Amino acid sequence: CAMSSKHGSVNHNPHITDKLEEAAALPSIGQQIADKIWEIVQSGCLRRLDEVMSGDKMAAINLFNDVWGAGPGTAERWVQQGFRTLDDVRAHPDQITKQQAIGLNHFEDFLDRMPRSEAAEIENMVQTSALAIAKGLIVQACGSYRRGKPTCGDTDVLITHPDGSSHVGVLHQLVLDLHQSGFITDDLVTATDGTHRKYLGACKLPGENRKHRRIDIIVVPYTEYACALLYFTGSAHFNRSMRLLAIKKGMTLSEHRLNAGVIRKGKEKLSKGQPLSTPTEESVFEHLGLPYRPPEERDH
Ligand code: DCP
Ligand code: MG
Ligand code: MN
Repeated sequence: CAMSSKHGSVNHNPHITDKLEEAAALPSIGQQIADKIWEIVQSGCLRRLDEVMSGDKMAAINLFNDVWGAGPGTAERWVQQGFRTLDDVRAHPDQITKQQAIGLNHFEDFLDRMPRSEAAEIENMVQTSALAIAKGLIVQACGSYRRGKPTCGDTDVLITHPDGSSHVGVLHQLVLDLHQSGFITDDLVTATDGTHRKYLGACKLPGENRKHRRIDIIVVPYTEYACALLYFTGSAHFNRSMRLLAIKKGMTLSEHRLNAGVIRKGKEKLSKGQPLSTPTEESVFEHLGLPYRPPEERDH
């Protein structure tokens, strides 16, 4: 490490103390990060991962991390088992979850970002199918598509119904119908979070030379429409900033609602407050005392 020396005067930053416990006690700092802070304070630098691990292992970890459904833990385990290529992994079905098998199957397709015109086609496909189930459903692509990006990693479709009840049961029927028509090819996750239903899967538009694309669908009650729309439009970084700002103002913002009058004692919530009326995205910005930002300006 170039900066480290026995008498190295590396601890210039008055905010970094030389006590490991203090690092660990910083909010949101876990043991692993605390150890790294300690290493920086001690040596003046952090050993890069590539100095403690060989190049081919690093390359394999990076490759495996790109398999849908495989996190850093899985990637490391596969490397420890001696796997270096996707075919090495594919040859060991007992080491692969159902999701990872789909990720391996569509590895190149899933890494490829689609042009936004294709996200619009996927939105249309889902919209047509959904409207055949219940008239009046709102079906709209959010995520990077709604932020106006030229390419999209997946298509994030939000569904709700202005009558407040006709959204119920739609997701189950929609996924059945889209399987039937051959549009949905693989199911990754079907889950419920409170009143939100979510589906993650893979789809393929009809016609020649089409790739498998990732699709995320959420179905939400109309009362939660604006907060869900704001959340699902992102970006993830923008959402974190908004949530942090809400906390500073004694509120909590989630994909479900904006609550005011939240009372915190440290990390603990003494009162979860009361939900504010949020009929539109604009109303959420207003409650937070922020000027409105259109989706195109929500990348940071
Ligand atoms: N989201 C979030 N926090 C996360 C993941 C997602 O708040 N950790 C929200 C914001 C994202 C939205 O969900 O914009 C959709 O998630 P995606 O992963 O599909 O991200 P994007 O659509 O923004 O980008 P991409 O084009 O890569 O899909
Ligand atoms: Mg997306
Ligand atoms: Mn998504």
